[in-house]
Amino acid sequence: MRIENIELRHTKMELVSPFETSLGVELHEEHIIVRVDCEGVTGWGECVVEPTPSYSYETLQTAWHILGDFIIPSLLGKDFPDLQSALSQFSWVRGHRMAKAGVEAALADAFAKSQGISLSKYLGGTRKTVPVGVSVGLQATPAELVRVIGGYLQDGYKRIKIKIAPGRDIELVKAVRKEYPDILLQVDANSAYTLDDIAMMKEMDDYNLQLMEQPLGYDDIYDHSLLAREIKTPLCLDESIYNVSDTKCALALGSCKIINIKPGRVGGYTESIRIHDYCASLNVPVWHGGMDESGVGRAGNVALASLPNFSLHGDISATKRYYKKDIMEPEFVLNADGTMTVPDKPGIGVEIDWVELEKVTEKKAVYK
Ligand code: OSB
Ligand code: MG
Repeated sequence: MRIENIELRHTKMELVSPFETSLGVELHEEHIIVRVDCEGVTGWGECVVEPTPSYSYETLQTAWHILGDFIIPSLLGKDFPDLQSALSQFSWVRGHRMAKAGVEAALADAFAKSQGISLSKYLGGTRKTVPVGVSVGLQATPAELVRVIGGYLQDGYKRIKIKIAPGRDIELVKAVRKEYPDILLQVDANSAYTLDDIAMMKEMDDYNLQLMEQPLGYDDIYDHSLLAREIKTPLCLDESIYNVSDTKCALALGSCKIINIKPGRVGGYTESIRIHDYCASLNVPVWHGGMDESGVGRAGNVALASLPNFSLHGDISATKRYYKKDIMEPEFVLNADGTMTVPDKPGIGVEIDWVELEKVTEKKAVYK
């Protein structure tokens, strides 16, 4: 496939409700939507960078720079027999995984469409539906959190993840467990704690949590291994895992028993699948994380999550949990059994809503 044009759009979409985590409060999601045109086929991908370097060191500006000045020029006008040969053009770029993942996603969509198969099939997915859950931000009070969770349970979600932060942890879990003693419940700290907080984390053991996600430093695999020895709740790493070698290191050290895979964080689908396969070889379950994507990113997430070892519920929720109006149609909905259906049309399997995409575009650049 010959790559003719690549287009970047900085998009800004209003969330239906503010999303608060230990990293701060978000009212909007700003990402970069990548479009690749090749010989009559158009591929779409979402680069999940944020305006500020908080969850990741990458930002909208660094990704725009790396894409526009290095990655896109390495691809334009060239003809590639397959995805891997296209990716090899910019494998020399170190880091900047979210930038790379956005382009890989658009290229993978284009290759899948050119073969007339779904992205799920193209990536090696085996399931028609995937189990999903919802990630619930910090709320003003424990009572409000319980109320919000009640709404999601009513919607049919079978797994709830709550965000925690210092001073807003045990009391939240206690309140949720009192009201809902049996739900699948997990917590995510986004690196807000240190080993000095071990007493709080030991207390978490009393609440039958499915897992605790990234309690310690975003780059601290070693301290997680020390924490894991002190508590019963299984640890899951998000921020600390950038690739399969981090995965090997974390599992060998005993830093976690579960991995959250986000293609943006690890540099794309190819690295995600390497991590997925390595974990599968050790019987370590993985699940698909989320970055509050639009329908472009969500479609890719659902496709990747259809691989067999994504056995735990993903942070892949219905469109209406995030946005009033999406830039793709149809919107993603939750099935009655708490799963989401994997699109089976070619590529990502959803269509652009051009009017909405134009509305949310802040800035656009076309590279030819
Ligand atoms: O830590 O998993 C996280 C969103 C943005 C950045 C980091 C995280 C999250 C979420 C939301 O938890 C997951 C979703 O998309 O539903
Ligand atoms: Mg997380």
